[in-house]
Amino acid sequence: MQRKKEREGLTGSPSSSSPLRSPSSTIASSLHTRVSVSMLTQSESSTTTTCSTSSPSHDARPSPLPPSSIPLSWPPNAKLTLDWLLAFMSVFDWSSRNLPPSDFPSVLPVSVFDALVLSASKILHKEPNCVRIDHDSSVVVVGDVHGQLHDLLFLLRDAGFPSQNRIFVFNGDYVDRGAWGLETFLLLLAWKVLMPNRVYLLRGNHESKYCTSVYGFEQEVMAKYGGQGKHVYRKCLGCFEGLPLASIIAGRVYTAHGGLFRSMPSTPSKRPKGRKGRRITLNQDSSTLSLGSLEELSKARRSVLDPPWEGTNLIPGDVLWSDPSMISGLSPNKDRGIGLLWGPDCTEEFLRNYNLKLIIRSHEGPDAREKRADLSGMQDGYTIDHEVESGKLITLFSAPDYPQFQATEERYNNKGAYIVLQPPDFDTPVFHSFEAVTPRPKVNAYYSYEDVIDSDEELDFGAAAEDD
Ligand SMILES: [Mn+2]
Repeated sequence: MQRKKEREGLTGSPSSSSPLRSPSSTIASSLHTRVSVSMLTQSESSTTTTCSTSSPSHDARPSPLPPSSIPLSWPPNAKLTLDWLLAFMSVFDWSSRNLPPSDFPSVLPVSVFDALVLSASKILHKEPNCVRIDHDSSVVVVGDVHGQLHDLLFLLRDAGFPSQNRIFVFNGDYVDRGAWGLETFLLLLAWKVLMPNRVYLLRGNHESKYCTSVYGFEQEVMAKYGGQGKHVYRKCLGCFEGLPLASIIAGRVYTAHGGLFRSMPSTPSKRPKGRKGRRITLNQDSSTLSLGSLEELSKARRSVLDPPWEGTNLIPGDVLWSDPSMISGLSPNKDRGIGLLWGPDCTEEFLRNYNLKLIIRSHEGPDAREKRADLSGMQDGYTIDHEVESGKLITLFSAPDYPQFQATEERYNNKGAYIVLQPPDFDTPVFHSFEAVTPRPKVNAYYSYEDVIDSDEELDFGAAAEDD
């Protein structure tokens, strides 16, 4: 791969040529989307349909005036309203286009950040590892977002905002790589606080100390909050620890960022004290690995800054980091250095054991899929990886034109996608593919993307262990 020699600075600012747009025009503009429904071409299945959504439309009227709701304030009595949330989204859209990152505290004061994260954390920490979603409403499932705020705003408008009749399940990886991970994560937390039983935020492998220190989020927070950055970053990490790991929708669909997980002989309720206490190291090879149960998942200890890749608490790492394979059985995920690879037989076993029809996981973008000869590319934002007797395994990726920063001239030009599941069966996914919002505001990356490998392979977890 051709790599650029020069290194970008870590503090970004919008270029003077970036278009100025009114937040009301970008958020509230009616979208004239052409939606065509056609049979899925990847699969012979007669029950799966796919929608193609046209590329986002744009209103380029310049509006350098800041929205009247700046700075954002925490509503009286902490009662969030839809109007407050719409203003929140408009302000982030506007500030991402018109202000240098270091002005962010003038948009969202630390006191408001604190109130939001505290409210969300209280809800999230109480949720079980695997949340059960049993409503008679349609469910929108979303894959990796990676700080691509404007694409997320498009997705929310395109799918329709969360409501009494529309539940959202986000499959993790809100931050890192893209330049607006903080806005993206906070916006999703705000939806969670407004509608705790309609919006579900699952954890991704990037919601961790290790990933955010390598892939940009920590630097982004420092650039945006300066002297208060350490406090803000710490609060975000604490919130990541509270995110649940998986969901089961209507008893039919299992979703998690990475996917399936191993059975652990025993799950300790307490962490071993200090590194010396870690005597039990389970280096399981393929012959001793077996598929974990939902009961084991429910008992796993998820509140860790970085899921361990060794020891006795391996289920969170598996759920967040594993990948499917076309090779049968379970095996260590050597390319990632953590998690598992699982074959179609494991997909069948898991679906059959729990009477499920679908597994929807995320975690692999176009860069990761370029290296996977056995699996399809991620050009449309989704792939169907396993089709077995009991159902299907789907990978869903919702960051179009990913990654935002790339060392090569050539881009993947991938679409992102989201899935809509409809009652009463919830097992006929409708795929909505969409293109990136263009042009993206011009900002610098918060990580040295020329030096970081494209997908999260062969990570050095030794460093992460020191402060786990
Ligand atoms: Mn991931």
